[in-house]
Amino acid sequence: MKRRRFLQNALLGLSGLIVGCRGGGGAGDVGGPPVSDNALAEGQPLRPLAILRNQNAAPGQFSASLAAAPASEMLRAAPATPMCLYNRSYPSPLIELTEGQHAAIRIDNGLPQDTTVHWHGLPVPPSQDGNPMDPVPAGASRVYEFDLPAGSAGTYWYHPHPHLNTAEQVARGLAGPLIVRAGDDPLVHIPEITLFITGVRLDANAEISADNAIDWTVGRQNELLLVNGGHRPIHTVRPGATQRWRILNATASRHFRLALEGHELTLVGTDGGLLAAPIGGLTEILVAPAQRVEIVVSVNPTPNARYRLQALQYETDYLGLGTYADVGHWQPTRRRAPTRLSYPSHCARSPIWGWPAPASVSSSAKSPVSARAAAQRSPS
Ligand SMILES: [Cu+2]
Repeated sequence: MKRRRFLQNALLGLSGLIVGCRGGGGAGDVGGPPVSDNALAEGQPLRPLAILRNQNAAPGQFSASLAAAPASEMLRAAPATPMCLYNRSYPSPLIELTEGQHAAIRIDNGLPQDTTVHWHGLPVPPSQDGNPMDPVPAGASRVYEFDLPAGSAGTYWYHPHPHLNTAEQVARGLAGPLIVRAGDDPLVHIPEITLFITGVRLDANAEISADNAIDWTVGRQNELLLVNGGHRPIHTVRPGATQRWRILNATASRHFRLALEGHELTLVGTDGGLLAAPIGGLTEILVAPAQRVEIVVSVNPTPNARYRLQALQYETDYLGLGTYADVGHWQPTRRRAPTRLSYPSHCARSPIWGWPAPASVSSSAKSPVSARAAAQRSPS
């Protein structure tokens, strides 16, 4: 399908397919309306993420390969959904790096179109950041190389950034989390999980739907949300346990006001790594598209309880698009200033949360979080 045809279909309100990334033609141009939120099986255990293993045994070196290629995934019981994946993994594998390491990551482009790998937020040289003017053609390979400087610890993600086809390739599954760890992480003693939130919109054929007119205006909104590739998964935790959650919003355009039923949250990190001091007592945290947060959750000690991690309604009427009230869960209510990335004011001056001091961290430290994090840069 030519791009112009694709756009025409979208403007007509049809659910045309996104083609190109899957390597096929335009079969099944119109798949009907998107399937509802109930079409996916839910309640499976939270999946552990695949790990991109380091193939280099030399100290301070990380070497690995990503193969981008068409693949399919059973998002519904049947049929399979044509996607594009790195190493046939959905979500894409978790890359774990360490400050001071030199990374060399090869991309083999098995897609029928250009791609790149963009290291979202990482302080890498422009020549290594997968920008659209530096494509890896179909069938070609290249190696991205960069150093992880001191102070770069944090939660990032990676995804293609080719000219014209970025949205399509990401929508089809090419996106994964990337963590840079610090040698002196003050929270290393807290068990952690990574929650990689993606969105897919499927048509009646279980194919990923193309953008429609609303998407072209405000970005894709009515997607089915997946956490680590599962729909409304269940994460089982020992009552009273404390965990660190790295949460990545890898949806195209959804804002999440995340709240955990019956719990207050403690924000310890954002796109730039750990905060200078944790911010406790939060009832919700706004996570914008592409943004990352790290929170610490102390689970209520009540046994056999169940709590939902919810995305509360997000005000979008600042866009002036009140006619779009039929889009998914997202419903303008009243005119109001846009929600900004901020925390409830009553929490802004919360006293610093006192972590149980681990044996490896000096108890004389004034803040449990390294001052190093305070000076970290904003991501690009
Ligand atoms: Cu990005």
